[in-house]
Amino acid sequence: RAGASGELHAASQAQPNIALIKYWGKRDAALNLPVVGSISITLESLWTRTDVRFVPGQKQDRITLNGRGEEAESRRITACLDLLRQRAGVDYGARVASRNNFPTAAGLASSASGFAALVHAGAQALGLALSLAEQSVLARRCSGSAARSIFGGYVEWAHGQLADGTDSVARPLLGADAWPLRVAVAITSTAAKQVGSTEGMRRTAQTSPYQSAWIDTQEADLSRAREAILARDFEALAQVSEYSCLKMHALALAAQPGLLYWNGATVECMHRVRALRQQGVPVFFTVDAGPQLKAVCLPSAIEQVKAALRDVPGVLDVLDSGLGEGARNIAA
Ligand code: 2P0
Repeated sequence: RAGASGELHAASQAQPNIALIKYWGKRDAALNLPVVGSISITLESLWTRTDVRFVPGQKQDRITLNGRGEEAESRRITACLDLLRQRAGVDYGARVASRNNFPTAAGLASSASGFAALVHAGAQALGLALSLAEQSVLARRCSGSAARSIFGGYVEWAHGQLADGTDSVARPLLGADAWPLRVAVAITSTAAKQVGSTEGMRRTAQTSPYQSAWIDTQEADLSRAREAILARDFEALAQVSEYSCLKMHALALAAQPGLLYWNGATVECMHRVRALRQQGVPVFFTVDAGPQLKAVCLPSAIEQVKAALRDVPGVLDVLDSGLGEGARNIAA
């Protein structure tokens, strides 16, 4: 939308997604093409809200995150804005103000929601009539997992076959309301992680002896998860999701130097979740490239799961979310 001074402005919200069948590894680092497909759930109550304003005559991008000048991610954000500017034939800078209502860069998928919201708002501001699939492709180029946060509910990001990556795109498998699982997130540290995902994936591909086994076994996991989701088979989804999570960490642990994203509380939470499931509570865990544990459960179990995680020494806080929608406009 153009303002009086020719400024182009829009604002969007997107939520993090949690991979149940994990993405780890790139076959093309420039285009961010993955070595494996992945399946995720998009959360509801954790969000990124991003306001983008392209300002004629402004040379550089000006970026704030939670009200403070953003430096760590500024090059990636400018590279992402460049993709949008190229499409629109615009060459001036943007003011980007982004807020998260959850800890940034600690394995809570802030890059997924952040880049999905940035692409969605930026495309709208520039008047680009992009389909959600086209937005997913652009979001993927900014951060792989952001491709999935364009959509809500249960989402699959395809490996794709084309060299230009236009078919490595996310698509919805099932709506959030069709199977409303809940997610409890045990926060065990709010420190930024030491090795980011991009570097972690690069090191893994170069040094882990399990890389080829990881790639070879992914297709079977994707099929099992897809079938479990479409059949709303919680136990089947629990088994394949914990398997994919632990297999991804085994792969990364075997890199040199090994990537150890867990702390003691993360491991203790895994034991608690498994003990609950053995007692018949419908819950499973997953862990990403950071020390937080995500427990996914049926709605009836959420209070019991939260209480059990709060009880684990070293757990600082437990967040709670349902499944939510994809990226969308908000009042600018
Ligand atoms: C995932 N993770 O599927 C996996 C599981 C972390 C563990 O996607 O380099 O921030 O921007 O493509 O998407 C985190 O990696 O990495 C991630 P880039 P991204 O959710």
